[in-house]
Amino acid sequence: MSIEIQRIVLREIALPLKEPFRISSGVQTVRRILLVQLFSDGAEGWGECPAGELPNYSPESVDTAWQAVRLWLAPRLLGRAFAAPEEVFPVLDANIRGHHMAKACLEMASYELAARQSGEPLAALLGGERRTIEVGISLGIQESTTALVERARASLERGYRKVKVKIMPGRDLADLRAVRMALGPGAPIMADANNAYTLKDLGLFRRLDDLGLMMIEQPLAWDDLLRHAELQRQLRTPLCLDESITGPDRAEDALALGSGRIVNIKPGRVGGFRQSRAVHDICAQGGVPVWCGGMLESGVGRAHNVALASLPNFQLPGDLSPSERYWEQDIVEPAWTMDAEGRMTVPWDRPGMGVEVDLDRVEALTVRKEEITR
Ligand code: OSB
Ligand code: MG
Repeated sequence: MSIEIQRIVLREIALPLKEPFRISSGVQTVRRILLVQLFSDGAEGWGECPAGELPNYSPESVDTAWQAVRLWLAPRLLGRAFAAPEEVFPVLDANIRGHHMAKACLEMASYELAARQSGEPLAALLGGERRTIEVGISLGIQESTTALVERARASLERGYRKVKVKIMPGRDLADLRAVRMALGPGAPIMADANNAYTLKDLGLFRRLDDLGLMMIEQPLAWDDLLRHAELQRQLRTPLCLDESITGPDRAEDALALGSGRIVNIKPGRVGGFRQSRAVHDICAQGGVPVWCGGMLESGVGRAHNVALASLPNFQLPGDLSPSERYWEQDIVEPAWTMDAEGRMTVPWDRPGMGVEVDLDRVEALTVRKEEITR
């Protein structure tokens, strides 16, 4: 069955977070989210662009993605037939450098559309296997060390399988030591620095190395591999790469250089499902476990992440918290939930992404909307 994309609608919604999310590179309070809808023969597919308001995670932002989608990317898909959604990324990628999140929202929507048309779950179309996904929580930088310890403790009690603590200079060693002391030596805790350090901070990393963290995520520059390899050689704690892995070639380079021992895959960062699958396979081949990262997605992006995380080499808990952790009300039904053992169910019993978008709610949250034409 081929997919022919007849209409594309692009929207921006403003979805207030329950609480501000602070990381070393900035803070978000209201999530500005781009959503795309692809239409083909009565079926539709939804996609979400995970870019943030500012280009402080990657070079993309909500506004660059909006322009990339409407000016260059969506017009390439309109009126075109694809034998399979795997064919979409090469079309979007030809002679357009970067803009991975903009490409990803269209590409992932095409997988959703294909899965709905064939009546199969998105996880099946992707080659997934897992029935449930293990869930971790990513805690933004808190008001105080005490507040952090309480949040971390409550998270483990709620069932989360991994607690990720955001760190930045001045909020690192003391915070992590306090969490380790309070939760005990076996507690599954890790740190994410979002590029806040350099090799000059080796002394700090040696002290963090004694805390038995599951991993330290992206301590050095957003596009660095060489220095991460240098740092990894000096530490027992595995480094996990996030920002630096922008596609399959970077994953190969990282493995060859020894830049880390774990990879966080965010489909938006690498350009969608096809690229995620390629990174997943390279890591599996190299004996490097992966886990699914998050970018404070709404229920649409979360659905895509859950389907992806059902692939076999997603061996560690993902940043895939349930809807209630982020929003008073999600934009999908049913909302994403987590059981008391920190597991989320992959919707194998439903076609496509397995949740329905609440269109009335989306319309109410929409701040701009455009039907793309060629
Ligand atoms: O580095 O993983 C990150 C959110 C925005 C930008 C970068 C990151 C994050 C998170 C959020 O950690 C994880 C989640 O969606 O729960
Ligand atoms: Mg990260």
